[in-house]
Amino acid sequence: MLKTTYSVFLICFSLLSSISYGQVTAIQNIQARKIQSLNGKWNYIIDPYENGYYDYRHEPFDQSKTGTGGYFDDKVQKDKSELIEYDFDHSPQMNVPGDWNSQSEKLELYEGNVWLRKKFDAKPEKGKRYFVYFGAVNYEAHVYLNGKKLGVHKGGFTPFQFDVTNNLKAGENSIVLKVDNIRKQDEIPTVNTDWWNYGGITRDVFLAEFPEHFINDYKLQLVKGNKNLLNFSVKLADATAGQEITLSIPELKLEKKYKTDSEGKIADEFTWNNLNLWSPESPKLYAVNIKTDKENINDKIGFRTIQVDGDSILLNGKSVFLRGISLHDENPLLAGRLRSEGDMRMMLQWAKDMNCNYVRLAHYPHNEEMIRLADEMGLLVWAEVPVYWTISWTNPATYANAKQQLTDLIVRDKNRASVIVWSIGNETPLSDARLSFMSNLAETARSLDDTRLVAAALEVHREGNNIILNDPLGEKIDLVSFNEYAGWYWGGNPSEITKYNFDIKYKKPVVITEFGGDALGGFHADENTRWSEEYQEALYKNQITLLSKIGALRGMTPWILTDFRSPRRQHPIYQNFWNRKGLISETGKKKKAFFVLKDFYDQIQVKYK
Ligand code: GCB
Repeated sequence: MLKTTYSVFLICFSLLSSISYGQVTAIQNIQARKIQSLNGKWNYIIDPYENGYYDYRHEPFDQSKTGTGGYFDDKVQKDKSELIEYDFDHSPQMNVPGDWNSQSEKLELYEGNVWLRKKFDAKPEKGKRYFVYFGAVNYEAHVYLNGKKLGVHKGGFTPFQFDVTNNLKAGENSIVLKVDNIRKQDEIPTVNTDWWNYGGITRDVFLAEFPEHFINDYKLQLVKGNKNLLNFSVKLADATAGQEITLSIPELKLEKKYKTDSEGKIADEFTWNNLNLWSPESPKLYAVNIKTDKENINDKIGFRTIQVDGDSILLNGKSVFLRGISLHDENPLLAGRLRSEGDMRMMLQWAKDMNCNYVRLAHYPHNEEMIRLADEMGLLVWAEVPVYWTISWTNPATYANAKQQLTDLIVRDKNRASVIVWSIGNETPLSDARLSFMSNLAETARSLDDTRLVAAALEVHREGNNIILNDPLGEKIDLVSFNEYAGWYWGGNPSEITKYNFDIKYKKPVVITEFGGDALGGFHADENTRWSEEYQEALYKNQITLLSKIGALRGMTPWILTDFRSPRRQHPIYQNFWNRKGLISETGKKKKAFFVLKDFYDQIQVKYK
């Protein structure tokens, strides 16, 4: 039985990957490749009935041929009698990257299908390979180039690409996407979440040119628990043997030459003694160069170790306390997904203003640029996949999708020193099916990367004044991490929070993933008045007292850095579609609780010096 389920998983998994991934796996470090940006203005057509995809009998237009009626043909009227019921050229435009909800009032609450089209010029050269690369499209993208379908990708937060070597034309090209952000039970995430379902092409789009036998992926990191043993591997896009590859780190005067094996790969471990290790206090990154006779890839990579030892988390062998905060990929000031490096810097700088050394990038993979900024600014990162709440635990295709998203996240960010935790999900309700789904994800994370911690944000339950954590998934992961909402969803007023005690089954470092409460910025009252800054302030003070009872407490990421938009939050005075648990309001103003947390972190920093 187990075997059959597993092979169904495997079949679905390989089907999914072949739909989404053409011949290569996710391309490492796209920014360092020869790229042409396809960002900018794209024309769009809102298509709630999928009129551009199905005919009037609801049969899909023939995707393999052009000229059959689908909007992917991007037709223009040739003579005055010709009937064409769409026209990209005269349709409105939106910015890409950019979610559609924040770009048109009509689309603010829209969940459905939108067609997007961009025309661009190309000069393809013989002997080169070309890919279109998307940083992220939420949620399901059907991609067409010059009328020909390239494929489908599902998952709103991870990158994907299609090989267009045979479809790219010299001169003008038309790329068309049908993007569908309808929430569905069997998807990842599922129908119910507490964030805005921003649709569209939300991250960069590139046309990338590669030589033959190009470097598809590489990894350079310290071996687990070892401060001077480096692991270096490279995978070409095809199985070319004998390709010479040079790794160099000029600052270390390190240069090594390799030849690929018959699978087009190299793998090596070697000792290097004078490494200056990366840490939040000293976020040292080395300029790294990986090249072949035809390619030259530059990266910036930091080296550090992360381990758990009993109750402690060891960063470069030294016990650390994770002074963190959770955040969404959303700009509160100009609601919408983070649009630029400036937006991302603003968010991470706010975390630093609070004296954080750690951020939880909830609840899905954030932009690759965000992780690179965390590397540069010295912030440790908890990275997560949107396995959130009530997933379809028994559906093999749902599992395959979750596994693919986790894989793509790990493949993308495995060279970033800042990332110390892969989180496989948030607040997933206990059941046997869920336990096996989540345990398999934990194994996947470990098999792809044994150098980082694997965790999940778990739930607790209460008996009297005891807060109990005994989720069996706790056995399989490295941290005890849970969300608890004493003083907000349960447990009375802020002053009552401290009556609780914890009963935690596992002897592992405890890193609280969430606590918090809503406050409308600028609303002042006494500390028992809901929605006031004083209530939130008292809640934080008492939560800190409560959590300090946990001897193994090694970190926390309260919920959350800034107010964020959520369709679930409907109180007309205090919420108005905003979750107000931010420590910074939607106008960028720091609420009183911000300073409570900062004070606590200042003290903790001294303790862990
Ligand atoms: C949670 C969820 C988070 C919500 C938060 C809340 O437990 O993990 O996504 O936004 O609670 O505000 O209720």
